[in-house]
Amino acid sequence: MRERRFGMFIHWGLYSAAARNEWMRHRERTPDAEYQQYLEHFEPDLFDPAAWADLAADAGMRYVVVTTKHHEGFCLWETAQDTDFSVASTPWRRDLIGPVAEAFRARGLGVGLYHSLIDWHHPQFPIDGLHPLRDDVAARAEVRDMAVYRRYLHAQVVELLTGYGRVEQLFFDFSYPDHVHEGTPVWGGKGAQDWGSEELLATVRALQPGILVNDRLGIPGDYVTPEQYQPAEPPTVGGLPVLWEACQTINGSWGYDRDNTTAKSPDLLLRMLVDTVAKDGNLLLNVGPTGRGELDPVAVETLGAIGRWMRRHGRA
Ligand code: FUL
Repeated sequence: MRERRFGMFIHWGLYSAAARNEWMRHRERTPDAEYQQYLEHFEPDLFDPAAWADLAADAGMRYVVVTTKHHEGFCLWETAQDTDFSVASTPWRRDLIGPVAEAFRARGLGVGLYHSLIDWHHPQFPIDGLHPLRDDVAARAEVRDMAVYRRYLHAQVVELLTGYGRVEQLFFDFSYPDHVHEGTPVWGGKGAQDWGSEELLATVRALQPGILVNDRLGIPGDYVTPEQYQPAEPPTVGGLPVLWEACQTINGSWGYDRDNTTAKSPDLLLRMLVDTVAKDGNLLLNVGPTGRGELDPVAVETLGAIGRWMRRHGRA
């Protein structure tokens, strides 16, 4: 992982079509019926993974981590599990993960996957404090069966790790307050026990020997993932150095946010890259394609400028 150093994070999902951040469903408490329209109209006609991969390679990036499912629950591949919330139910109707993996590999980049443990759509995922329906008392009192969701989660991870060749990194995510620093968290749930983390991790390692898994399963992982800040010192776990990856955005939003004009300059991002590498870490810099599959011009310009700097100063 260290030799990869600089990667492209891709946050893409139905929220990209809403064009105002991947948490919009939670923030705006969007009812299911209203959110459904993003599924019914999801048709990324401008999807061109080769262009994404070219941009990443030209910027000096050596790997990609792409969202397979974010908290909203939408699956970007045609999962065999029982759900009405995958790319198969959209007008597009076909896999998006395979083409991304192939395009990046074709340019010699490594492939990593992001997968959310949280699922705001699955009928058995508990309605917690951050669920879009959090103020609906009746809904929160509903009895849901975590074991059913856990089976779905595990089966989907098996699909992802058997369907797309070598996966170098797996970025599990749940984002409840505390978890990043405390290691165990949660939301009234039992964290690792709810996800079946030990078993899940064993399955992951059996399917993809050599894979590196991040630290968000509620049990120790292989690397840590501070997000949206640069650690003052190289991170440690138990006092020992640890593999780490700084996760950064260009404008503060992971999902495409059309009206956000607060992009960091290429100069600042390059300083972050240098800072990260000097601390023996990786920088995973995010882009959020639009609902139609295009990268926004600011991301294209920013990565272009980073690439020019790389070529000017590269010694490889
Ligand atoms: C967080 C998530 O809640 C964000 O939406 C994003 O995916 C980031 C990388 O991880 O915890």
